[in-house]
Amino acid sequence: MKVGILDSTLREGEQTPGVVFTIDQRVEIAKALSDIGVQMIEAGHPAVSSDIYEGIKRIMKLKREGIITSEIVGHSRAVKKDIEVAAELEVDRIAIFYGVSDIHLKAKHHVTREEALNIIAETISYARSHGVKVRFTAEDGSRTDLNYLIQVCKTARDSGADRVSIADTVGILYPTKTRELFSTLVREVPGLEFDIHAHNDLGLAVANALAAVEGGATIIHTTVNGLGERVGIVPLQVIAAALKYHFGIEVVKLNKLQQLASLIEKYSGIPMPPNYPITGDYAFIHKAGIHVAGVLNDPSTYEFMPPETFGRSRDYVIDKYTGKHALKDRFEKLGVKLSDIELDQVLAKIKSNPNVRFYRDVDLLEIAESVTGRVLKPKP
Ligand code: HCA
Ligand code: CU
Repeated sequence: MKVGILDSTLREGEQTPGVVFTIDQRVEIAKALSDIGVQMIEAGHPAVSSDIYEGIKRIMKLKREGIITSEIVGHSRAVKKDIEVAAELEVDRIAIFYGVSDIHLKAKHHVTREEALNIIAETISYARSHGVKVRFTAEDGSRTDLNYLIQVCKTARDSGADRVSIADTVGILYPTKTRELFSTLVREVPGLEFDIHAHNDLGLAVANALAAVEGGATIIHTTVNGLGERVGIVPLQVIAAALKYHFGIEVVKLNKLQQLASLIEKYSGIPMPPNYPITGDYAFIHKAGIHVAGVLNDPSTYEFMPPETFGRSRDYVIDKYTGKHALKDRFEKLGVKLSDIELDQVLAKIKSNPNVRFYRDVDLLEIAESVTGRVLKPKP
């Protein structure tokens, strides 16, 4: 199975409401994405604004110097002006997008299916005449009539595109459908490679990306922390972990995901929920007594993979759900020795205050002192 990542934090990610990256941040993000090992970076749509243009210019300079090694992709509408702007920057690849569902053809482009094929062919050939690789994006591809979608892909291929992105623009795909769609396209349109661009409107983006890979897609579009229009697309950290777990494929350096997620959290201003998979604060924190006892014995009882894989560590919280194993372990870590009976007494105190959300170490010491009548000194 062959699969790589195109990260679009700098393009799709900046389409999150309220998110703006400065030029310096764009360059730093591109470097971090290259360092972690993404195959392609969608660095922006340069015709949108001068800062995006300038960002890509600086990223291309680092590419030429060998500091950035990922393939750099510039987004473009299917209009010559946009293509010229991207070609001027000498990006490695131009990604031309065009809405191909009947809804988009009618309500947005006001063209017939036939006219759309001509526009697609013309603009791809125009980009190719600048000597640049081209990906075509079938925007709203998932809501496009299958026979017409096949025609679109053939037109793209015959005009010189070597890749087509099938965009689930409004996030309505379902994994079994997705797998079937991609295996049909791979079979019907030889000579092309396919990207999956999955939006997360129904929470299925990661599942659809995995299904697309099973169907034969070779590039998955991601953003760090799942940023993007509305509720975003496939989060890099989650798909990277899923590909490792299910297929044994390490698409990026997993132990650097946390750092990257924090960088994007800072620059985007969009906080990561604590219960976010892989990089959220609680991703490897356990709570119920049964869970903590299990994990203290053998972490794999309640962890799908060790947190160290992702550069993280495990922990547990103490509250009314806590059991004796956890409590004993916590006091041992604090360097405080309590008898069995004393531990039971501390636990009884904790359970008699069911509304306390978290017991900090100082709170636990205070309870233990009141139970034992001794002055307890924790390890420094
Ligand atoms: C957009 C459309 C797009 C394109 C995806 C792609 C989509 O916001 O401009 O180029 O693969 O979701 O259809 O993001
Ligand atoms: Cu999108």
